[in-house]
Amino acid sequence: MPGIILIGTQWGDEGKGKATDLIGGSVDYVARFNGGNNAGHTVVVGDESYALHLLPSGIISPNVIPVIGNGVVVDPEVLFEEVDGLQQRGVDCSRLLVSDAAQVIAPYHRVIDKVTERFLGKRKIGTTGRGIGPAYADKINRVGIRVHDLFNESHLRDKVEASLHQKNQMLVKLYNRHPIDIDETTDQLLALGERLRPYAANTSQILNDALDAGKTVLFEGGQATMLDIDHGSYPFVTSSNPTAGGACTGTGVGPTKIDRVIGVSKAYATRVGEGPFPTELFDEQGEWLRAQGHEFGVTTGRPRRCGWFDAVVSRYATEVNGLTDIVLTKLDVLTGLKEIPICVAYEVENPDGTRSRLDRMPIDQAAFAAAKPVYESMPGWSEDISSIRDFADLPQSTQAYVHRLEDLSGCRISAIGTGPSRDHIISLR
Ligand code: 2SA
Ligand code: GDP
Ligand code: MG
Repeated sequence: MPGIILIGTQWGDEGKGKATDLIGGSVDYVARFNGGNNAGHTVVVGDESYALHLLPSGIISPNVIPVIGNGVVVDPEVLFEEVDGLQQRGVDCSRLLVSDAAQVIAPYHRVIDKVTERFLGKRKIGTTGRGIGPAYADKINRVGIRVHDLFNESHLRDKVEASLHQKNQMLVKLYNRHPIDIDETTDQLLALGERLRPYAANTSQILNDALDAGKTVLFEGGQATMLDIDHGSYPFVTSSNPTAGGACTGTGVGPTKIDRVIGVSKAYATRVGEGPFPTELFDEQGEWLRAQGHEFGVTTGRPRRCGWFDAVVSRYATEVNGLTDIVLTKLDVLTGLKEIPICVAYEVENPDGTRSRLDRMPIDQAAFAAAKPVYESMPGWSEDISSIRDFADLPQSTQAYVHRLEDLSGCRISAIGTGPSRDHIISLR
């Protein structure tokens, strides 16, 4: 099973870090393909908990080669903070490979991210403020700086100048701020480049050679389907492609080399940042889910918005990612509920005032924002399920809930998370 993609099916924080770590023991490479240090992936090993942002979750497994692919935006300062932090805790990061072609997040991208959000006011996206959007904007505008540019001083100075030309005019004229100094920025990036150089590599070539030699590569997505720049709830999305297709463009590996696409789904739903969220709970039920599930951003600490499982989102994720399996996480969090609502469809108002039922995701974002969830309810359970390792030992109502999610999602559930640690898992089939 050489090429495996692992992505989030909802709005992120489904437990991709844990799922990657679980599979990581049996793979040779774990490659990030999108996003940057906006991601927050938690891996719990014994008593140790690791919060990873830019590094692939495979970094924790000693036999895995962690790869940062060309589709990632790399903030070198953050990369070294993360590497230093892990090395201090005894995690060897020397195997890390960073694509020569990955885009660099420069200090000015962070400034612009924050200034833009402030300027947008009530229309803000609720970004993580890590400079992700502005770095991808430069990539698309063809004024981005790639990792290999950091190794050539005159080249880099030209690139920084090109990148800052318009931004400085905007900062001064529109936002009434000081312009960013080109020489200072270039020197800063050159110093970071020196340290980055030993990790830089042609990762597309390395991954293709590895797959051709029968090695296994796990492609680890950051963020999730509903945050995808093309397929998510635009404009309340991140600026990359966290869906399965992004794994190919974001690493330079062709789709014919992919064998499995695993979607990670939480047994309920959360979202952090702004934007529509049809099943969001605004009452004590939502507070309860947040407290039970410890739903706070791993990168920013922001409280996550919580709601019930949305099967319209799940079916959509099965479709746009071509899922072969779902890993269902955080089922344990629902323990103690008498009834568990599942959103099976949306109700939308038509222009003539009539209402209709939608079983599939509307692309019109005004319709999505106004969609009302149609719920069906399943009986809950009160037994502690965290130590259960066999599906058959789960309470009947828990099994029925899982089967219903499987039917509604149109994809088999092949593993279930019953707690944060590596061993809190039930494997099926
Ligand atoms: P950005 O910073 O430009 O990518 O923000 C755009 C939107 O994408 C959302 N986003 C995320 N949503 C969930 N989890 C993410 N990672 C962190 C975590 C988030 C945190 O694991 O908890 O700590 O706040 C993540 N990264 C980006 C973001 O909220 C915007 O809606
Ligand atoms: P990611 O961004 O998808 O990697 O997810 P995060 O790490 O941001 O958030 C998932 C949180 O849920 C982390 O704190 C994990 O340790 C935790 N987690 C993962 N799987 C499970 C599970 O099955 N049960 C419980 N209770 N927690 C889990
Ligand atoms: Mg996360």
